[in-house]
Formats: sequence, structure tokens, C-alpha cells
Amino acid sequence: MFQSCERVWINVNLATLDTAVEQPYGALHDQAIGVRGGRIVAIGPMVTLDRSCITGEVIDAAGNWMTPGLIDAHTHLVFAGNRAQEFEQRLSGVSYEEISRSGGGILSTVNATRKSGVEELVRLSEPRLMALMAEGVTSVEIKSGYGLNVKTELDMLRAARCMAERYPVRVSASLLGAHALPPEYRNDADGYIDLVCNEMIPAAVGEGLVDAVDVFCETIAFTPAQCERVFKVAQQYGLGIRGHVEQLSNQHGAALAARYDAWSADHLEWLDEAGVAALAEHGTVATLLPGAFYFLRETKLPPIDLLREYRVPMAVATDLNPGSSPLASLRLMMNMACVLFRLTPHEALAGVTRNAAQALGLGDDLGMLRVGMRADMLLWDIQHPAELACQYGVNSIKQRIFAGEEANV
Ligand code: DI6
Ligand code: FE
Repeated sequence: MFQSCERVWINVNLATLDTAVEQPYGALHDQAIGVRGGRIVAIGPMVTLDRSCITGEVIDAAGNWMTPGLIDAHTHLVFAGNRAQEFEQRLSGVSYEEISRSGGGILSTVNATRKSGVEELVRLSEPRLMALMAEGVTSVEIKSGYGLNVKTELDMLRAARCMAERYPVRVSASLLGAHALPPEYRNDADGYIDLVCNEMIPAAVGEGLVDAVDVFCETIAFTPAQCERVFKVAQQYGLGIRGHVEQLSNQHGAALAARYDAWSADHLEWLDEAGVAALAEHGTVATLLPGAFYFLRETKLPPIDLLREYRVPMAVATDLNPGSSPLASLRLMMNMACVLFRLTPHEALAGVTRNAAQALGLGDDLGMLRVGMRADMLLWDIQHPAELACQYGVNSIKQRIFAGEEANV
């Protein structure tokens, strides 16, 4: 198979994250890996490689490590304005919920975002996307949720699609219409959910702007019954389903999302054992967001041991947003997942590759170094894959490969 490759990396150690490779990190040492047409087409040990048969480009990786491209499976990176003054308020003792109930929080970002058109949203969001890409992100989920009306929700999704066209990165777009109750619908949450179900979702689907729906199931946002209405409509349109659940209290939103075969249930600090069992039963990924846990100074830990016991795949993501996680670094999240949540460095790396791909409904295509998968790959100047979760702040990427082509940023 190496004969027909457009490009072959030789002398490379692979952290494949392939479940079929029963080694920590799915590690394979002293390998060659070849790509053609944007996909991985050959993997094999150097000792059996006949170099003379390779006609494509050969890159000597000189014993460095290669991993799948990193996948950030939960971001709100399209927004306008900033909430640094709320950070000051919170540091003086005001809680996130109090700020939210007094009209700040998400609604303050909604005000700023509604004033911006698509081009302005792209301009404001590009540096955040660039920061993620520069440290190895090749796929990113981006949510709406700061428009809360049809026009601005769609503008946010258009901005996400626009960036996907401009840059070497895959974007999975989620409609988070049910993020907060907009002022126009005060005291009429059900009326607002009508708007989400009857207008926003159909319009977003009609324009091909959306891959999944998301909701915020919480006392300060929407009830399980309201979230379920959104899931039902999403299911009719064949969209993926995801949810912000059990972040600030236990509303049993994870079990609800799982009943709708959600791709992912996110946050989960207040998740109970029944919720864990529901995720396991339906193959729903648990997406952990240590940045929000850290930034809100949460003390309740997500039930990591139970998630392990029930073999629920765990993803790790940034939750990049202006209010609860203004932290544009997936590598930092890997470190926090280990230090704050006690994940192993292997679990953290699986959380930003294989399990993150599954959280986006793309597990058959992305997240592992395996023949047939898309060739989004990173070549790192590291001695061991544990370094990726251990060290933070040094850019150790030697080559960023997107769809089989070098695409450094
Ligand atoms: N939970 C979060 O952590 C983000 N959204 C959500 O539902 C925060 C969004 C924000 O504060 O702007
Ligand atoms: Fe979020």
C-alpha cells in the first residue's frame, strides 16, 4: 500500500488512540504512515518497509511522535463583547447565577452579539479559532446561542461556516437556541421554545447551517420538558443531539439526552449514577469541561470513577466562551482534566481525539490513526505522549497535517 501513497512519514512513533491497539495511547513504535486523497491508507513497521517502492514524498520524522489532530468538541467561540467586568464581580463574591438572574451573563453577550453582522462576528472570532488551531486543533464544534432570535442565531452559524471555508479546520455547528430566555419572551419560556422548534431549527436546516442541536437544561435556563421538545424536533430533522446538563444542579438532563441517543452530554458535575448508566446504555459521550469548573471555582467534581466503571467514553473540551471559560487552549484543558479531574494523560488525549470525534458523531472518520480515517494528524517534538497533558505553553508541534496536507498556522 505504501507504493500508491502521495506522502509517507517514516521513522515515526504513532500514538494511534486506536482501540484495536491494546497499548497505552494505542502506541506503535518505529512505524511508517502513508496518506492519499486526504485519508490514511497505510500503516506498518519500518522493519518491513521497502523504501525503494515509495514513489510519493517521504518525510523522515526522526523518531518523533504523531497523534491524530486534536478535536475541541464544545465551544462557543463566536461571540461579540467581553465579560471581564463580571469576572471582577465574581472575584468580589457575586455568583455566576446571581449575575445571570440580574440580566448579565449570557444576556450581556447576547446584546453585543445582536449588534454585530456576520463579517464582524468572523473578525472577532478568528483570533480565538486561530489560537486553538495553532496548538493542534483540526476539528472544532461551534455553537450559536448568543442571538436568541432567528436572525442572529443564523448569523452566528453563518460565521462558523465562513471560518470553516477560510481555514484548514473542520467545523461542526450546533444550534443552541435554547441557551437562555431572551428579554422579548420574559415569562414565556414555552413561547420561546416554540420559536426555536418552529422557526430556528427549520431555518438553520434549510440553509444547511447546522449539524446538531444543543440546549442548556438548568434552573436558570430551560426545564427538561422544554429541552425535550427541542430534541424531538431535532430528531425529526435527523440532527445530532447534545446538551449542557448537570452543570449547576441535577435536572436529570443527561438521562433525557441519552434517551434521545444524544452524541454527547456536557459539563456533568452534578451527574448521578442513574445518569451515568443512561449514558452508557445509549453510547452517549460524557464531555468534560474543566475550564468552566476551574473558572467558576466549582468544587463538585464530575463522577469520573463512575464514568470509568460504566465505560462511558469521556471527551475533554474548552467550552470556550466569554462567561464561564474564556480560555482558548485545548492543551490547557488536557492538563486541567488531569490535575483537577484526575484523568490519566492517556484519557486526556483520548478525550481530545477519539472520544471527541464520537461526541461530534464523527467517530468513524476522525480521532484515530487507523487506515481509512481522515488524515488529520500532528507531528510533535516530544519524547512521550504524556507530555501533551503534562506540559503547557510550549508549542511543540513540528507539523500540522490537515486532510493529508501540511497546514501549519
Ligand atoms: N454553560 C456554560 O458554561 C456556558 N453556557 C452554558 O450553558 C456559559 C455561557 C456564558 O456564560 O456565556
Ligand atoms: Fe458550553
